[in-house]
Amino acid sequence: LGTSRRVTRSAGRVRMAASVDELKKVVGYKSVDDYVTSGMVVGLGTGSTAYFAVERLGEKLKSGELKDIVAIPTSIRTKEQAEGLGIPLVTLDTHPVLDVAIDGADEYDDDLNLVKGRGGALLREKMVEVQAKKFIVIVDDSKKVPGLGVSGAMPVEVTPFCWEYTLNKLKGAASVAGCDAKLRMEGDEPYVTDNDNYIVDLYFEEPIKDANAAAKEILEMVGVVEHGLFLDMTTAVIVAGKEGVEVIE
Ligand code: ABF
Repeated sequence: LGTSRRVTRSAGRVRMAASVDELKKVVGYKSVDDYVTSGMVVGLGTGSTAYFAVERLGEKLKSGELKDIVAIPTSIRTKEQAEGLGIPLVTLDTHPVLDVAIDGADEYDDDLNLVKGRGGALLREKMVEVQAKKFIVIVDDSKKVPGLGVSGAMPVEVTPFCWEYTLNKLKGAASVAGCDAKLRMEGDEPYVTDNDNYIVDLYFEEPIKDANAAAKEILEMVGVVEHGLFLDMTTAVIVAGKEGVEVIE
């Protein structure tokens, strides 16, 4: 599948000595410049890369270059950033179909499947992004993986009620056999999501063998709210590296 993708390369504004933050800014700005036009309903992602897309959208609304935009944030953090920039916000309740959603990711593979949620916002991200006609993923090239699950945690949002029971069920799931599972902590307390849930992080020694099977088995567990496998959702990945910017569709 990976070989049939269209890849557009441009040197963009990336300098050879660009820092990771500069790369994030380049893709964040490019996503808004290339995919957002006046009148759209826009999904706003969460994280240090999505931050720059939100910043650019605010800037273009302020200058009048974009008009009549409404946006749906995927976290309380992003909501606060957007409000600070004067971006008009709505919800899925009134705007269940989005023209475009823009967000970062923790991992992407050759098929543009993703691991997301290390930032803790996976549930709202998935709810919003699955409703977008176009889902644009913005990353620096450190996020490319040979197989999902290899670079760090695959997060699963779970109910606080009997979280240990759910953690053990996750550990025992056939599709993720051999994984380690840890409750995400913040200091001495469990990390709490925007939805008042907990996160169990799954760790793998090898890439997840069958991500579709894992996605299905995990989601079917009572006690699981959502997981960080975002499969068959991506329209394009905009990736910045020291050599320039690539758009993979
Ligand atoms: C969100 O932010 C996530 O789903 C992912 O966990 C994270 C990526 O963050 P960053 O852009 O800061 O690396 O989009």
